[in-house]
Amino acid sequence: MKEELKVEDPTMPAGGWGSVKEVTNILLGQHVPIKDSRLLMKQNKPDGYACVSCAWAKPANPHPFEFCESGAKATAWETTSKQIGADFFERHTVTELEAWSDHDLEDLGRLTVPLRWDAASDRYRPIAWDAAFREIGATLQECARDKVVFYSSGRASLETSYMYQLFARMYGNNNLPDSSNMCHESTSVGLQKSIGVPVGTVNLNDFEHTDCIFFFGQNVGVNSPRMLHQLQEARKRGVQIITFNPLRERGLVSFTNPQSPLEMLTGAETAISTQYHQVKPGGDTAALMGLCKAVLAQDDEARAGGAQRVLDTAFLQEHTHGFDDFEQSVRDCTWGHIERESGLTRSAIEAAADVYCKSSAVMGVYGMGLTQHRHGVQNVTMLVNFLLLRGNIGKPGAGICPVRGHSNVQGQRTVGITEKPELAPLDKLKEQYGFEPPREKGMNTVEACEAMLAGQVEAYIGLGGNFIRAIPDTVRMEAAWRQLPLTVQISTKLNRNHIIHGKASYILPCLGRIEIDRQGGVPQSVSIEDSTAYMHGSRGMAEPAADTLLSEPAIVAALAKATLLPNPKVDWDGWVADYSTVRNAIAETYPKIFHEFNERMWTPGGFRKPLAAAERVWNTPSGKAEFFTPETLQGDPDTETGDPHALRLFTVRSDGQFNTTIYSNDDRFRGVTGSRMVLFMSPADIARHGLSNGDEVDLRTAVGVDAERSVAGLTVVPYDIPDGCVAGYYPECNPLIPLWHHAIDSKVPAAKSIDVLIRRSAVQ
Ligand SMILES: Nc1nc2c(c(=O)[nH]1)N[C@H]1C(S)=C(S)[C@@H](COP(=O)(O)OP(=O)(O)OC[C@H]3O[C@@H](n4cnc5c(=O)[nH]c(N)nc54)[C@H](O)[C@@H]3O)O[C@H]1N2
Ligand SMILES: Nc1nc2c(c(=O)[nH]1)N[C@H]1C(S)=C(S)[C@@H](COP(=O)(O)OP(=O)(O)OC[C@H]3O[C@@H](n4cnc5c(=O)[nH]c(N)nc54)[C@H](O)[C@@H]3O)O[C@H]1N2
Ligand SMILES: [Mo]
Repeated sequence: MKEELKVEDPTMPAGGWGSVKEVTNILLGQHVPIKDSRLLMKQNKPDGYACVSCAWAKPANPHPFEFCESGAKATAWETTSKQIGADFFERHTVTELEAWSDHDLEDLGRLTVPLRWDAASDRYRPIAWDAAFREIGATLQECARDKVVFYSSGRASLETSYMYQLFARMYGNNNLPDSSNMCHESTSVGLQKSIGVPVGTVNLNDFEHTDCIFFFGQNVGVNSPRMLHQLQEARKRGVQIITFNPLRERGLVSFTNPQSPLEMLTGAETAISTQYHQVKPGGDTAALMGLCKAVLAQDDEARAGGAQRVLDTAFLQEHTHGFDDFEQSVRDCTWGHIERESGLTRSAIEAAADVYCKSSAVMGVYGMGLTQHRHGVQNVTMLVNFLLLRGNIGKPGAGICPVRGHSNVQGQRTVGITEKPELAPLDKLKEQYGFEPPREKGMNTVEACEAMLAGQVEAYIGLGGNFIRAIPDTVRMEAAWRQLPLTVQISTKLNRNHIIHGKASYILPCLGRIEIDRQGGVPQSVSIEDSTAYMHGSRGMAEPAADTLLSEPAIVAALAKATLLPNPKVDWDGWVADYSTVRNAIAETYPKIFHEFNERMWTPGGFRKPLAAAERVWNTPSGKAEFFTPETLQGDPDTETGDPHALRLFTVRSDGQFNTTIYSNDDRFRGVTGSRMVLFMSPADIARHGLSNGDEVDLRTAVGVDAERSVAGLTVVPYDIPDGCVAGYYPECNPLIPLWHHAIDSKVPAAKSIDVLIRRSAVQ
């Protein structure tokens, strides 16, 4: 049955009864057994399992219900009692499944048996585990070592990730792209340059000491709802929250705590943002320049009047480098330029700066709104510049807080998933395992895609994820993907990436983190790192979906054994039999971070990895925190067409999805139900383009002569969004984003701004 698009005024606060209804719907829809729905009580608890949804911090003293709508949905999606076995694939050819939607594919439920695509019948057919490993291993042995890609999605545990990077390196390359290449790689590059650590400095405790939060381009109500608790508590203490986001996002406007009976009864809402600035997409560097300019002006005034300086001059002197050049660039920059590029008025920016100057401990929180731009890295370094002005890094209540996506995406980097050889402890691995690790740089996500387009990839191994749907340039990439000689997917659910497949294709179904992972009858535990650099243990609690499933560590070990020559120093079988021995190996490789790993992982609230910048120790070339002068204030300079009809598109997530996993077509926060093929547009732009509410339109990418890129059949929805820009959903709009349109330096696809042309769809 085709659903009808419905658009309502999105007036519900985030959380509240809507949230409870959503959770109930998904528990029922996925036929989650009652006993498994009780699992939610164990989510993010010191003796429970780490939620498989987002990476937000897990407190030492958790709420009785330390879960949220998103986490409950992710749990229901994994513990669903729906399943697909070999009989399903007997009934459907793969070509036929191409017509299925992303939602319908995953909604089939859990994959239960290993499968191999059979070209003659165009069907996935069951294959014995041993045979699958043997065949894949034999093929990998024949491949050129630098032409195999080992992708991972940021959900896999520290244990699996460590084993996986070792497998890739022993195989002979550093081709270890992961989902963070599409996500916070701009953070890893930017923060490393600026403050000498690749991750945020803020922890949960800082939320209790902050007096002001600057919030850029992160949709907390949808993508990290547990953080609403910290924000709500902060608001109750009078903390100012200053938001920069082109869309008025419900979760950033107000929140009713679904876990507070009183609030639920009374409908009491907490207003989250005290100021809301609808910056132009890509306009954050300009907005931050404006903020810095207003801070300097206040400092000038204080100095002239003999009052206390506004700048933290002692901090600037002792702890920073490059301030003078930066200051000059701010003074040289005109308000006219700042207003034009940011889309904000001088007085609005000054009002925000005023709060900053009056606050003694400020945090900068951000998400994809900063990182997924051509100048994504610059956006991050600009936010650091702003914080440094008043010494807002490395003191209680202050610091930088990138909100990571996947539950262990930060941890994967910590245990060696990286294409950059200088970031991996190669000498240590050599000593520990007696092999010669490859020293050449490997491919990141964009580079892997470029190599696929050039016919330079012979095999792709995917540890989770739905790569073909997550990357940009869908149409070109799908064509290239079908030419890959071998694709292997370690997955829990059927997705587009299995349907669009290589010439030989395997699906290896695995256990999820919520499931009890027994090895030799003994339940194993795993670990993850959250967004604030704390490591946590996680015990699976639900019975496995099927006894035919293998765990991720077991699959990685079996692939490695089938591919590599035996190495007496790597006991793959021993590791699989007892994951604590993997943790011992991790601790040996990274003793400073993971000493006594097996004991410390159960510390309530986790244990933190050492973070020099949080202690005001700066591991940068100058030994100080670096100011970086922005090269330009233009958001995405090389895509600006100058075409007066062009609109700037940015892609966002809805309440009804986890990345490419589409739970439902509903986005209750934005009041849209029944369809994801919508285009949010300002009423003025709708009129300017001669359109009306509800019209169907097609978009075409306005830049790039290398290919025609378009998406047809989007319905116009009027929305509170700045003129000149439009928003659509990811992944539906990914065909519009050229592969080359990625962040400078970090190569994160610039999914948050691309110029497009609009026209009314032809009448059918
Ligand atoms: N429920 C749920 N939770 C998730 C996910 C999910 O899909 N569903 N995904 C997970 C993953 S992997 C990630 S990376 C995170 C992503 O979480 P977020 O970082 O919140 O990612 P998005 O929803 O893509 O967009 C973030 C916000 O940026 C705003 N924005 C767009 N362009 C700009 C800009 O130029 N400037 C500013 N200031 N703002 C802008 C958008 O309006 C949107 O509100 O969430 C994680 N958690
Ligand atoms: N236009 C646009 N594109 C984007 C973004 C954007 O904002 N805009 N965001 C980007 C970002 S931040 C990210 S992180 C990517 C992510 O994009 P995806 O690759 O879609 O991310 P996942 O959620 O990892 O992938 C979902 C699949 O993982 C598998 N899976 C689920 N659980 C498990 C498990 O426990 N183990 C294993 N092995 N597999 C499992 C299931 O089969 C499921 O189909 O998309 C990026 N693409
Ligand atoms: Mo992400």
